[in-house]
Amino acid sequence: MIGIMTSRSADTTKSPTAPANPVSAPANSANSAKQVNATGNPANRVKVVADVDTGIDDALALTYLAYLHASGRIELGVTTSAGNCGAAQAAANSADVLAACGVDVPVLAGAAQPVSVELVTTPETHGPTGLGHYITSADPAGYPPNVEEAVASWEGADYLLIAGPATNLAWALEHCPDVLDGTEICLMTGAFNYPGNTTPLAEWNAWVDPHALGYSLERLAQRLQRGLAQRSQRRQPQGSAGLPTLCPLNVTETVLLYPDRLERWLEGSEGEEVASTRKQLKHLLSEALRFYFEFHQTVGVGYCAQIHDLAAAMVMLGRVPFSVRAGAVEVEAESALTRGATLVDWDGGYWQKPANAKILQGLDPLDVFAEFERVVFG
Ligand SMILES: [Ca+2]
Repeated sequence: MIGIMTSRSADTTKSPTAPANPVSAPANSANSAKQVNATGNPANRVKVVADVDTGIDDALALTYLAYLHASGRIELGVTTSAGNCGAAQAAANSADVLAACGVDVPVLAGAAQPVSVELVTTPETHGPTGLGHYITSADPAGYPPNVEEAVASWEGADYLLIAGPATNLAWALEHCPDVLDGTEICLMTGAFNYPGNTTPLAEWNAWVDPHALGYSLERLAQRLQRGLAQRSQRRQPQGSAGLPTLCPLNVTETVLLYPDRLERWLEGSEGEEVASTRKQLKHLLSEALRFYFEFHQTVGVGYCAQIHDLAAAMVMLGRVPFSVRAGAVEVEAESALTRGATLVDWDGGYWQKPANAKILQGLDPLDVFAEFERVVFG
């Protein structure tokens, strides 16, 4: 576990002890347009889209979001990118996860290929079809990749979680950027001053489609600058409002799930009212995570699993305490050696560029698991 760190820039830091909670925050907060009616009125629910490459840790993020959806706290939509597996397979996997959670949520497959490089998937990390030893029942053929349709479904989203490569996000920013108006964007991506999990410098999502990530950060910064200019605030943004949040490997890999905690989850789901759905979820999580434990053991982490995307979902919604720091981020896309490397200039001292992202600095993994258990098993 790592300690909670605080930013040197007060306006880029959320209190590590007082998490924002957009699901129940008062309407007079700075982000009032995105607050939800805590009564769960469907018309006022926070619309959340998860763009995932499901993926075992994506499956846990989807489980968490599905239960928030089931309780009426959010309105969930799911789109998929190609990364851990193909986009159609990721959609089928997502559909199985959502069915196991007992929710009816639309799933649309996005772009089938990265922007400029060949797609590489990672069956060694996530199993032959993406959910470890679990055999997906949904048919990927039922989810033909269609990035235009997938991105159109983002319209009106209050929050967009990019938990895979940024391919769909880049497409949206190139072809229909207005679809992102009013949307807060959070990406699980990058490794900052820290070894990658794919190359010595690169985190997986950044490595799979580095062009998409670099382009997305550049375009999002331009949109923010234009927005400021339109409001006659012709200056560099001093705060971090509107910047995307990046949840990097250096923080997310501290969220380690061990078998004893999984066992408690599975035992706790026995004999409950919705037994058949719970059994389905138990089977899926058990089979998927057993593979993930085995994989992490083979790479020297131990018989446990890093649950990256779940933490990112909670950070996005402000459901756990965390801290961020703004910085100027660049992504290496052209070099074969350093492809997918993410670099940050915290204070503009190197590049003299304004911040284009808020980067997660710290959270307590125990908060992540407590929140998951509260929502899913509470
Ligand atoms: Ca993912």
